This record gives sequence, structure tokens and C-alpha cells, in this order.
Amino acid sequence: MMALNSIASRPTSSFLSRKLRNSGGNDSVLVHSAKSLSFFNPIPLFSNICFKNASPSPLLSVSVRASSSSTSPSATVTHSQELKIKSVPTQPIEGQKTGTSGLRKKVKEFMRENYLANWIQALFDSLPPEDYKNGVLVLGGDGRYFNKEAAQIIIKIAAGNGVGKILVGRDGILSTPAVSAVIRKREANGGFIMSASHNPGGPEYDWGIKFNYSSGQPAPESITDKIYGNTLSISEIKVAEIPDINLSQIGVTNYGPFSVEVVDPVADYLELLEQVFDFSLIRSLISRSDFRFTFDAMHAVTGAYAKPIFVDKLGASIDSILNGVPLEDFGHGHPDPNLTYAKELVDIMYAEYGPDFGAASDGDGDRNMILGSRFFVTPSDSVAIIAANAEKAIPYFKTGPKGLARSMPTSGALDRVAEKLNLPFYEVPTGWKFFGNLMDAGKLSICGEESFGTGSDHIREKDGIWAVLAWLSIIAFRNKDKKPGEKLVSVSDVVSEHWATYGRNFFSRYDYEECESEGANKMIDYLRDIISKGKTGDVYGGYTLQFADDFTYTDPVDGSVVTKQGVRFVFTDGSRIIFRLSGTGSAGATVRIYIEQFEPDASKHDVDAQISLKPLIDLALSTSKLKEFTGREQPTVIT
Ligand code: VG1
Ligand code: CO
Repeated sequence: MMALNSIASRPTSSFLSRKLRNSGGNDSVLVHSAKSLSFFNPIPLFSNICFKNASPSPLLSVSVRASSSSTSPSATVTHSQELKIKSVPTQPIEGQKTGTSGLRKKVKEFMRENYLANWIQALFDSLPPEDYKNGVLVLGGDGRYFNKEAAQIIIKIAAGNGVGKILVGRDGILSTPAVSAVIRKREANGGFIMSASHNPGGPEYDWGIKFNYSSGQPAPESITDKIYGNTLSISEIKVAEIPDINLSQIGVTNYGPFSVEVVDPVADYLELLEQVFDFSLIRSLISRSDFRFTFDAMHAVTGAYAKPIFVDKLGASIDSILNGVPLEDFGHGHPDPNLTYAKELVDIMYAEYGPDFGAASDGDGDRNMILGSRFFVTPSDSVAIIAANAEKAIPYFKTGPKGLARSMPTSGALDRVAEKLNLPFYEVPTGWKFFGNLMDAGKLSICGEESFGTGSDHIREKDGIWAVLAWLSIIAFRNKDKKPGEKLVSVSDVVSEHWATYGRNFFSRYDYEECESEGANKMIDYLRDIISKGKTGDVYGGYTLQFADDFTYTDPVDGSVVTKQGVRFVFTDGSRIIFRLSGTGSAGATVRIYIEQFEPDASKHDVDAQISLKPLIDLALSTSKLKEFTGREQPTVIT
């Protein structure tokens, strides 16, 4: 585990670090009068049950002015009454420990009495008061089932704990990268993201909450460990007695010292992307009649961004956007942009005369999948190719990237680019939170994970639309002098050329979703036992072991250490097999096996990855005794 650093003593992880607002103090009244434990039972209607005693405030003044970020008028509504704060007794709830990215559970669990409220209060209990009192927090999510009710709960507890202002995306919508962008632009103290990301949504499925701090980065384990500790001892929740806020209208609502501003979910984020990329270059590609573009928003949050960005700004046709309306259950889909769950897009891209470029994003808009005509770009190759081409094609990187990084299981394709460009390079554990310190320290510009996550230091989250725009920039740059009718440089041409220059790292991931936890844990224990006895020179099938370990990471910026981040076998030819348990599932255990082999010989680059990796895949299955431990014959998803 990472050392439990004092939050206040770590400048790069300090939630504080930004200036405090409204520093005149909070004259809220704490009223210890709650009688019921069911204050936060949000079913059937949170506000009816919870706030029947909270009479709507008298309206003092209303002003309407033109909004800079939306076509709808923006209103300011001020209520005069002082903010009454109620203390609601509660009891600890087991199991509120965050995983790779926030707390994820079945939504039914989150809808249990005080479940979400406890976690939010535990979060405030974990932060130094100066990090949020009278400060600004951002709130948004991917539009999934329960987000609207959850937003009201979070707003009331934030107000109850003395937060000065909440900036919330209209209708509670903000993608994960947009939350990061808004935190940074508005110099907020932090923000909440209501999403279980790529996990499915709806009454039977998942809900989740993530907390990012003032640089826009996911909270480090020093904070999430504290939150978990506090969920085990919590006894009261502080709630402001205010009515539900209307989140459908851009504008500001004031309650005494507390205010909520509903903001356009797209404006700040789009403004940033326009600084990063050359939009006219991308527009010149998209508007060509010999280039066809398709984007699948998977009925998830990028549905709110696709039209304003791809259609209105970049000239794509409206019918190039698939599943472009965010839905609470993602249209019964699994909003995970991979070859299995984004099948509709994959079928279109693999059809005869399919489009030239296809992309998809996940539930909360931080993942991306890039496809060419009948061609899939692995995320590990994608980040390497973006890094190799960034300086020329993307204005933000015009002086070259500062450094490159990938998560441990991501293939070594990026390592080769770093070597060739002579750039600092870092290998971190799985999960975006490990990149932020490097970025804050000016050591890292472009990074990625094999799990369809790619991004840069323009924000502190992975960014699906950024990755699509990066790829469009590369393709546009390569084709900018092509006359109509001339053959264009395609996605697959760019990838093949990259392999010819750098060699190809064949890569595949096998996921075994929702296994019995017991068998999966035993399998990892068994593997840990093997590596404890393994030594250099041991022979595994046709491979010779260079080393085997359970990945440990020491953060070069703050010195914090994390252990047990994945069991890896690295062979003398550079091939690797890696085993991890997922930290984002909501039921059972998901086993992930990552397989990689480097091939310098260009004549062998066109072989299907599943064929070229077959011996290593068989070795991974036999070494781990996966079938024996989990009873699984086949993976659920192959990437
Ligand atoms: C998975 C991915 C990891 C990613 C995480 C969050 O975690 O492997 O690379 O950072 O999801 O992505 P795990 O622990 O299940 O392997 V997202 O888009 O779900 O916030
Ligand atoms: Co996501």
C-alpha cells in the first residue's frame, strides 16, 4: 500500500493548493435535530422523503443575462434565508473501498439508505477543512440511471459541509475529461464524477463515484484510503436544508453563502481542445468528399459532445454520429469501446466500402477505440503512434513532448518511441491516478493504457475525444497536400509504417469477467508462489525467464510506493505474460491476462495477433492453471 501521506504535506496531491473563495466565512447554522436514519433513502423520490421539512426559500431576486457558454439564457436566483444545516445520524456501511477508479457497485446498493451519503460525508471528513470550506467543487457525470438523484444528495452534503460553490454540468452531464478540464480552468478545489465508466447502467446494473482534486487528477490512494477508513466509523452526515436544484437550466442559484452554478457541459472543454489541436487542419480532412468519418457515442456521455465538436465545429455530417443521445441505460448496451461491445461500429468499419475512420468512446468519455477501414488500432500502438507524430501534427506539442509513460501491462510500443525520440519514459501501475504527479512535475506529456485509455497533460484524465482528435490530426497532416482523387494515407498505412520503423509489439488481453472471487484469488496466490521461486534462466515452453515479479512502483515525484500491481513473467526475448485482477468490477472477480511479444521483422507484421501470440497464450493458461482455478473455458472479451 502507498504510505498514508498527510494530504496537507504533499504539495502535488494537496486538494487545497488553489485559492479559497468567499473567505468571509460560512455563517451556517448547524441544527442537531434529525430524528430519522432514513434521511438519505432516495427511493422513490429523494426530495420528497428527505426534505419534506425544508420549505422552499423565499425568492429574493432573479436576474437573467445572456450566457457566454450556451444559447439558453442564464439566470441568477438568490434566496435570502440563512443556510440551515442538519446533522443526520448514520451508521458505518461495509465495503465502501474504492478500486482502480472510484467506488463502483450495483446501483441498488448505492440507492440503499445513506449509502452514497455516507461515502460523500466520509470524503469531507477526510479532507482538511481548508481544502473545501468556502471552496469550489465541480460535479458531473455520464447521465446514467440514478445520477440525477445522486447529484442532489451530493449538492446538499457539500453545502452542509461548508463548500462555497458547486459548478454542475447541465442535467448533471460532464464527461470525466470535461470535469478535469473544468476543475483546472475554474481553479476549483476538486470535483465529483458520477459514473461507473465502461460498466453498464440502469436499474439492474452499476453506479459509481470518483473524486478528483485540484489539479483535475483522480484522488491518490492517500486520500481514498482515508475515505475508506472514515466510512467505517462515520456517525453523522451534515446536510443543508435546501430544496432540489433545477439542473436543467444554465444559471446560478444562491442560498446564503452557498451557490450552485449550472454550466454548459461542453464549453470549457471544447475551448481547451481548440487550444490543443489545429481545428482547421482537422476540418480540412473531415470536409473532404473522399474521407468518411464515423463516431459511436454508445448512448453514453460523449453523445453530448459529439455534435458540438465533430459536427458543429469540424464539419462532420450529423449522420456520422452513431448512438449520439446519452441514455440512462446506454440503450441496454455495455458502454465499453472494444471489439466485443462496440460491435455495431466494428461491423460498419469492417463492411465492404466502410468508412475511412471510426472511433468510439465509453460511458464517461475517457476511453477511445480507433478503427480504420477494416483495421483495428490496439490502444498500445495508438499511444505510441500519437507520441511519434505529435510534434508535427498537434500544435500543443510543437516543441515536442516532455516525456512519455504507460501503465505496466500496456505493450512496449511506446518505450521504443521514447527511446528513439530520446525522451524520459515511465512505467506506472494500472489506473490513471499514477500519471498525474509526473505531469504536475513537468515530466510527462503523453501517456496511455492498453485498456483504451490515451491522454496528455492538457488535463489529468484520459480523454476519449482528445484521442480521436489526435488521430484525425495525424491523418489530416499526412494528407494535407493530397489533391481530390489522389489516394489518401489511411489509418492502416500509418500503423504499418510505424511498425516498419519501430517493430511491432503484438499484444492481446484476455478478460474473464465475473469469476468466483475465491478461485480467482487462489490463482493469483498460486502465481505469486511460482514467482517467489522463479529464477533467471528457468525455461517455460520455448521461452527463457528473464525475471518474474509482482509489480511494485515507487512514484519518482513523491516517493510513495505501491505494491502487488500485477504478476508478470518477462522472458529473455522481451515477451511478457501478466496477470491482474480488475479493480473496477461490481461483482465477483475479473481476471485479466496480458500477452505481448515483440517482432522486429516487417515481413511478419501482418500476421493476426491471435495467431502470432498463440504459444504465449497457451503458456499463460497452462502456467496459471486458469481453467482449474476459475472453471472458465473461454474469455469473455478478447482485445
Ligand atoms: C480498468 C483498466 C484500467 C483503467 C480503469 C479505469 O481497470 O484496466 O487501465 O484505468 O479500468 O478506466 P481494472 O482494474 O478493471 O483493470 V474507466 O474508463 O473504467 O474509468
Ligand atoms: Co471510462
